[in-house]
Amino acid sequence: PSHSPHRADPAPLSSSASSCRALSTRRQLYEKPFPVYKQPVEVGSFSLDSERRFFNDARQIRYFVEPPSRPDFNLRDGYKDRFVKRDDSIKEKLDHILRWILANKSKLESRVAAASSSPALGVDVVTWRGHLTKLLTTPYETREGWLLAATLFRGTLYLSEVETEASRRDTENRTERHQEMMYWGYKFEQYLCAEDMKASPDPGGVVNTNEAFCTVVQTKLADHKLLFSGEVDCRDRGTKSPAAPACYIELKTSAEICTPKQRSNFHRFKLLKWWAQSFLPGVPRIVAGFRDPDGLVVGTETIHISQISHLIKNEYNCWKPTVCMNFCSEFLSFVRTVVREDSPRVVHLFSWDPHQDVTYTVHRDSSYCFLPPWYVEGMGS
Ligand code: 0WD
Ligand code: CA
Repeated sequence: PSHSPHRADPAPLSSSASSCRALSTRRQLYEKPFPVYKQPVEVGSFSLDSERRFFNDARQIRYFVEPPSRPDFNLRDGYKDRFVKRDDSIKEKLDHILRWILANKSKLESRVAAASSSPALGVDVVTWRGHLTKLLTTPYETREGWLLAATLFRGTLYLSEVETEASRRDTENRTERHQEMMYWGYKFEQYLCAEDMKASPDPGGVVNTNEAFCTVVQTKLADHKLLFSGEVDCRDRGTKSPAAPACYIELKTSAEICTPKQRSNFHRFKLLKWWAQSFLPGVPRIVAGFRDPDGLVVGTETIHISQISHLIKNEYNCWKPTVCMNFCSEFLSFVRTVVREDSPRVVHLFSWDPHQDVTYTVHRDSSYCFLPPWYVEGMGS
């Protein structure tokens, strides 16, 4: 690209050591008391239809249907002939969330206390849940780095992921087997989800990954007010089911566990990602489908997010929720000290690779800019 990154000036030095050009990801630094994390509150939701069109409503929500104790689910079924795959070469960045914010601007602004000055939206950070999941797991990640673009606009920090060179290569070099296995998770959803309260799942239908139902939640991590959105698989359809997000259920598939070593790896690596993703929006449970190498589901299990820390306690050298949350909080503080200029034309690109510190570069009027004109103008009025 023509915009060559140049090193940023150090953030203006305040009184403390918090002004620096790099942030360590060493686990030991974050073994501190669990930070404040307020119960996430759903402030809205939106839907993306089969053609990826945005709707400011819950039309795409699906209802969880309890699987039989001996399920007969073949996750390979329909891959060749009943699968419409989203075009992931289209980079949507934060666009859907921004659309939701504009559509709900007055509702959001009315939540801001009359006395408070900035930020205009009443939140410090706007991002996807998936980006926060990556931050939470960073102190334990040894394989994949990340790039996060940050822009301060009207006192709110917007964080949007940028694809890394390595991730682009991995996507390009996916094997046919790997591509098929990515379908298995969506097929599992189809076996367990019904379109409305009284219907049954339709395993004969088409799997279309353009369709999505996303919750928008507000919460607070330490002193950061967060607004983020995450895709939700389905909700409990019981008459006494709690209000969102407590009624939501995350669906997952994983390889069948046959040995103690496999169980240990499941606890140490997979449960970290599953915990981080669902803990953030306050989704209380996961229904996991365990499948054999041929894509046949051999059993399902409900995992309560609140029980995960107990499940992993006996693992040697295991991950700790407090390290994840403290790292995320301190990363957001770091970004705050670095990003001072309030402008949609400025992007600070935060970059991290395993075994390295988080560093950043500054880019003005570059192709990294991600707040679209329609949003900047829409927020102006
Ligand atoms: O960089 C990203 N991850 C972006 C995601 C950039 C811009 C948009 N999105 C969209 C996704 O397409 C999706 O609609 O955001 C939505 C999901 O956001 P999220 O909830 O913050 O993402 P995450 O927690 O990583 O994923 C949740 C689910 C996944 O479920 P599993 O059980 O596999 O974790 O969203 C789906 C997937 O079902 N999902 C995607 N679907 C299609 N294409 C993608 C993707 N790239 N990423 C996640
Ligand atoms: Ca899922």
